[in-house]
Amino acid sequence: MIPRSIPPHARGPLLYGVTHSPWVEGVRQALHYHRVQPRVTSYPLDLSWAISRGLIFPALRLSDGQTLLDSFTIYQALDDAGYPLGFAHISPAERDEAQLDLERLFLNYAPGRCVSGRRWRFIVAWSQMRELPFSARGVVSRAFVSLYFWILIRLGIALSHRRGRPVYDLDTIESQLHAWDDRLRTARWLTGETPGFLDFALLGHLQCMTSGLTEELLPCIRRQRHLMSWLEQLLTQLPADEPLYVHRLLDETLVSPRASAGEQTLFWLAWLGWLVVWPLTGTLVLALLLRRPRNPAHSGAVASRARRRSEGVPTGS
Ligand SMILES: N[C@@H](CCC(=O)N[C@@H](CS)C(=O)NCC(=O)O)C(=O)O
Repeated sequence: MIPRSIPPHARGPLLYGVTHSPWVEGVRQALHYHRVQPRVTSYPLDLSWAISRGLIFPALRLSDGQTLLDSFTIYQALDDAGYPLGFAHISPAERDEAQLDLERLFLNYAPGRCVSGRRWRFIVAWSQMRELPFSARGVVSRAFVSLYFWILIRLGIALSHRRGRPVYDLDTIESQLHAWDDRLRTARWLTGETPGFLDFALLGHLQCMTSGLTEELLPCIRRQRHLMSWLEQLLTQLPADEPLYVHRLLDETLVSPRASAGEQTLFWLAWLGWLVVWPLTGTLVLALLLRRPRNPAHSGAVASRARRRSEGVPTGS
């Protein structure tokens, strides 16, 4: 596991993912809370796993070489390893229900990142993400992953249109946020007496919503009074060395941290490179999309499992 003795800013565990991902950010901030500084990379931790199960993040590589998938599995492992995250205060059924609620929220707001009029801006946002610390291999991989996610989200949007479902409905998102606000009306933290995994999981989603592609969500969040004071409290518990996207909810003048000009240039060179070899890139993206259902942590997997459970079909988990 992660040794309890990892000091702040030591060469921390390796976290696969990007800082716009809510699930990655939740884990990253939970680690920060426990003064563990993970390295964040867009390069898959295990290429053969990625090829057989898709490009899904987060994944956390532990000091013993073991790789954990799915943010909630990672939180549980951290809690087991002596980094308390409130698992003693919540039943497995409540935990699953909370992850389902967060996934529903995610599936409602994530398409907003790449709706018509924002399709190009989506890739620009990926060019501005950062590897922490810088890694050329991570940037080249991120250029490819941006195409994978662009296609995944556009396919999701097309499917919603076909089924006559709203793609990005602010009222629905606000009512889901309001449900979280309601939970915080009487509780200081979502899981126990101190910030726990649900607090960090929710923080991760706020991070994604405020990362620059869905600015119209900022007023929806600001209207949630209890959620906003919870956020202010939570931020005081985290090391103050890095501005987070959510700080923009509290101070509109703040600018989000972005990759350096050099890192952005490398991204665009790699991105053009992936386009030049498009037959290869397209085939790879397609193959990875076809494999993602094999990964128990893919987007929408929690809802699929809940649906199968309610229909009495074995889920294998
Ligand atoms: N249940 C997972 C959800 C992870 C998730 O949805 N990750 C997104 C990135 S934000 C992903 O990799 N999606 C790619 C896919 O589903 O193919 C968790 O809690 O970690």
